[in-house]
Amino acid sequence: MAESLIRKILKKIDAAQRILVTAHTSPDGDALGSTLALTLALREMGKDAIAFNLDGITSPFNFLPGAEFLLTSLDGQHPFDLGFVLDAGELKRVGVDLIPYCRELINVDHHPYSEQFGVVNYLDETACATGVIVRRILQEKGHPLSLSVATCIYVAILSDTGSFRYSNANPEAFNTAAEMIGMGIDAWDVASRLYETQPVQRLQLLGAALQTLTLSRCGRFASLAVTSEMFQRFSADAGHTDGFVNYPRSIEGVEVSIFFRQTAENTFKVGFRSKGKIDVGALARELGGGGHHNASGATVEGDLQQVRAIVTSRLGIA
Ligand SMILES: [Mn+2]
Repeated sequence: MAESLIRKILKKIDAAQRILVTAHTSPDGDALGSTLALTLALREMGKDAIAFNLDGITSPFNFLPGAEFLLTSLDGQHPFDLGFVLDAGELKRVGVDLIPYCRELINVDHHPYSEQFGVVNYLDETACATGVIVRRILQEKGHPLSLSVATCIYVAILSDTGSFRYSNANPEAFNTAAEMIGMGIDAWDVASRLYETQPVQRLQLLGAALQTLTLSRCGRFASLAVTSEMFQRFSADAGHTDGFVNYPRSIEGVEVSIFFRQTAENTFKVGFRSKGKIDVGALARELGGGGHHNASGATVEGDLQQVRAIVTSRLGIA
């Protein structure tokens, strides 16, 4: 099945010259890695390929090959023959209406519940990252991997598997990464750029956030919060809170970690991480958000106390 989907995608690529490649906003390493990998490979094939992400590329991902030409606006762009939407789940997560810009869309994703908005929808929940699906497409095309493309795919895998810690770290994840290390990618160089280059504000913000740590009486739920006041105190922004949600989860006995991040006077983004038993994707959807079984999020209105109350009652926390 996947084979013929790839064939369909390759036919679309062959027939197109001007190709847009994009992914979801607030991009993670997979969104950016798969976007840049596919864009670079299409350029190597002689295509006029443009990488786009409304939120652009921020630290620590700006070392990725191709980062310098990623566009953050489509204003003034002529229509594209083809648009790839990667890792998005829903078309609206791209943040811009692509319909006026692209004659046809191809949806490549590994999220469960991904919408079927493309002329081809290559959706594979078993893929550890969208980056490995891009790898499969290039392999079927017989396009040899350049070091630049391989670096982007390697980062996509590392990012979505939590450096091979999550249950999606399957043989394809390890095999693809092994191939890339074999090509000359330096594991420590990439890891140090991703994980050991944090700005000092992030650690200052984490210090303040850890002061808000709560643990439910049953010991299965823990949370952290970051408020607008904290952002101001350390001249920090939302980008500095990446990974905060993982700290409460690391507590022994905790099954679900909750991270509250204030985005406006009376609005919080709530991120959920589950160790597996509890489906936080379903929980987030009840709150109007979305995500996976193990990782999800929603936006909830209210002050911190109200938002906490809404979330804890949904979770049935005593
Ligand atoms: Mn992904």
